Amino acid sequence: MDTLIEQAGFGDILEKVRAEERLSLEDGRRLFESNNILALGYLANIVRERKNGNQAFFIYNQHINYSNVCTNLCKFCAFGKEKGHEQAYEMTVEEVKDKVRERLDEPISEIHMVGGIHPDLPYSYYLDLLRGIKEVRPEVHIQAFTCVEIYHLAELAGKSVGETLEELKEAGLGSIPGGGAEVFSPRIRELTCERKLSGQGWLDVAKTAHRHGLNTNATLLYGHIETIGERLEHLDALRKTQDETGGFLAYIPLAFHPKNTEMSEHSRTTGMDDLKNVAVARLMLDNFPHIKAYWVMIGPKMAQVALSFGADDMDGTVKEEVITHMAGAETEQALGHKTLIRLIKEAGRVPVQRDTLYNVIETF
Ligand code: V47
Repeated sequence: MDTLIEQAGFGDILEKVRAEERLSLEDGRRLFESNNILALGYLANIVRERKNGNQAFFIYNQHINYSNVCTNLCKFCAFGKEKGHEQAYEMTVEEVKDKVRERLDEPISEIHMVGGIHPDLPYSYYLDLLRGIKEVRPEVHIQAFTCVEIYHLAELAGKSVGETLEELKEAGLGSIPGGGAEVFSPRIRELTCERKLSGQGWLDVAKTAHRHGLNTNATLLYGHIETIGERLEHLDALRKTQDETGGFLAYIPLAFHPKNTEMSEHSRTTGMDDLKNVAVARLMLDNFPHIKAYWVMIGPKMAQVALSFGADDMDGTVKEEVITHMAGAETEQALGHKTLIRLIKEAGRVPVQRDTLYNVIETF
């Protein structure tokens, strides 16, 4: 196997990986620029198996998008709509509770709930959403509101982010998903999402959440106009934040889907780039416990292969994915847990159903 690494010119990186030494941004650049995908996979798999052995995690979860009304209207997003748009919607608290009720017969352990930055829903609505879900399904873990939404809620409440998080926790919030990070680079934000909370703002909310005992995830939206340097700066910012707080659970590279967006001139990401984003993340984010291959965005087949290229988690059953499907995703809107188990087993890994905080529910 070392011949493979020698051919790729990664002997020095292999030594660092074996010695658990941190990779530099220059190492990351060389990895992204290489097309020797087997060498990348070999290196990433060392870290993957050191951290997670042969386990591959999945969760029984349900996605709910309470509203697509959004004042940010990011160019890469097909989900957000201006208030008054014919496709704009907002659910009442009762409608969200109905969504939860519809699936009470399924062993769902997590509700993943995000929405747009709504111009006039009151702060009390968000607290009522959390309380309402807990009324219907008291034991469920609610992973809700991206750091961008949390910042907006704090502004609505007229309180600090820390105080707001305490109130959300009290109402039922369990952890925070990784969306809204996009690419932290101010250049990318100016060109694609100028109204959105800045990259630094996103990181500050994540840090505050960690200090208040809430775990969060992190994402990168790749495959549009970002450079390799910008991807690596993004990973570096996450790695530094994790050094400070240790509060991130998983990193999820999100493959850009261009359809129905203002950036529809771009092509979909390729298999090589999807695998590279998983592998390089696994190698650079040495302090992140988990890397997710999100099957909704890269497809179940690529997610399965990604389990040998650094990923240890396939996300979950999802149920009714909307954000990626509005942008042209051709994957299913849900996967049965039996399908997830089969995909994982055929990848030579041990399927482990987990809860949100990676406690084992069942090993198959
Ligand atoms: O915040 C928006 C991104 C995110 C597009 O934390 C797009 O475990 C691709 O964050 N093409 C929502 N991506 C999804 C998300 C997520 C999903 C699964 C698990 C977790 C987790 C987080 O999707 C948005 C935005 O960054 N997005 N538009 C698009 N056209």
